Amino acid sequence: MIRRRANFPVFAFAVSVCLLLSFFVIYMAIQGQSPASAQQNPPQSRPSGMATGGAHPPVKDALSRPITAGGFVDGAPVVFADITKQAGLDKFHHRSGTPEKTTIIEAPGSGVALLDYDNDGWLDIYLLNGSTVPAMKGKEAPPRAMLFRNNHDGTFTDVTDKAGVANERWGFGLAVADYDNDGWPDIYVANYGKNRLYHNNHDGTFTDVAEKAGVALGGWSTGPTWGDYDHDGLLDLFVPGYVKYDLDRPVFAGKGGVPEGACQFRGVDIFCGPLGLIGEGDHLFHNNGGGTFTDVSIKAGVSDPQARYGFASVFVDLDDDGWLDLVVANDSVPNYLYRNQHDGTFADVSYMSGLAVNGDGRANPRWASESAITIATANSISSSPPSPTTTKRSIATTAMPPSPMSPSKPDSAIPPFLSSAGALASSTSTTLASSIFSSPTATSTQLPTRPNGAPLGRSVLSSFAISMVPSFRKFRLLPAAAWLL
Ligand SMILES: [Ca+2]
Ligand SMILES: [Ca+2]
Ligand SMILES: [Ca+2]
Ligand SMILES: [Ca+2]
Repeated sequence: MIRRRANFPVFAFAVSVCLLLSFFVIYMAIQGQSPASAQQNPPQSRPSGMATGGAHPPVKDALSRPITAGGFVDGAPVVFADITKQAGLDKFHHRSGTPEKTTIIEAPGSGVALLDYDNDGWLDIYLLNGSTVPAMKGKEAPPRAMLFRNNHDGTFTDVTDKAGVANERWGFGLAVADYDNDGWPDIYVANYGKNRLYHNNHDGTFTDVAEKAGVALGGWSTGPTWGDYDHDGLLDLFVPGYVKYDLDRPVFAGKGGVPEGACQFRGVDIFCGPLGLIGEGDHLFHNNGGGTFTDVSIKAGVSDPQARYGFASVFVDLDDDGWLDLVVANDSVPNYLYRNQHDGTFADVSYMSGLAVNGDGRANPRWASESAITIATANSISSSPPSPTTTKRSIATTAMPPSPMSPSKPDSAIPPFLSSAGALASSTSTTLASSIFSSPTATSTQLPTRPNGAPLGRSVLSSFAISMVPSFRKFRLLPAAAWLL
């Protein structure tokens, strides 16, 4: 007992010394590393307001200029030449509210389709337009969509008036398909307000049959998609809804009960929404044949009862079972992935698939929208000219890679979007035309060409997705997909 008591202080002292030494070594190590660490990873400001992503330091070029300012690459070769004016396309100017973008309706939009509307074998261009609040109230002439006919010599002619497709509503998305299997591509236009279904009359003109067909809706529609989800040989239509919005009652921070500073992005005041606004439901229209559709959204399980902010949609067979599944990219909130159950209904597999949110479990505004694009382009990577036996199958089954999430083609090093465009171009003589118009928010989608007069069958489907760039007041549109049967 005496010996143990005598040894205890010595033992405690030894332990204390060891601990102190350990702390000292760790402290010195931290001190030694901290200056370098501080240089490599400067403190980042925390996001505030509605931001869901972190702040990142600017990427700079060799002269310390931030490349996000538009890029500075002195002496670089010109890869793309702007031929908008020579082509006769500078007549189109996209408008969407005011440059200040004080309300959310002014921010996104609108879209473009490349389609051979006159079946002459040359792609024509249909550019959708936005609108303004005064135009919507009849106080000024509304901006017009424009259809440009391909003159086969690098130039285009505005044929909007003859074709009757000016829309003159606030356009937010479109999708082209031959929904009535008459061999001529038709155009569905998603608007704020009533939508359009422009039926191709085979003579260079279109007739809006949306009301008669039962697909006009109302409210605020966004990026639609066509696909034969039930294998009856008729293309069906899905139309996402964005938010319920009243032009006469715009929401502003500090007014109407909305707190001051309630609408910010990373501490900067911006327009209010979509978070905080009431979402619009989604709609699936079953093609009945005979020119009419039936809204089967609730029965099919894709009506969006949670009223998320639908932004873009794509029919795509993700599990390669031969039945089209459905992806809906929602803005700022989790996405939807619906799996086709082969009986006219879909199962919501959004979360278990990993598509609902990003790797951090967040619904990121940017990736939420672009996820639909990635899947759609992956779908077309291995596309090949359709065989007669496959033309009877659903759209996505003719153009599926082994796995859309992990394309195994040799060109996998190329970004999916570029791979997709190349594959489509080589397999369907399709060209991808982007940046051919003046609008900073415009986009392109592509459609396959075909010989003059050749029947389409139920051949052409295109769709595009709109994507919100995670910087305030900036939106852009990106192409999603096009398929050929
Ligand atoms: Ca043409
Ligand atoms: Ca048609
Ligand atoms: Ca169908
Ligand atoms: Ca499927």
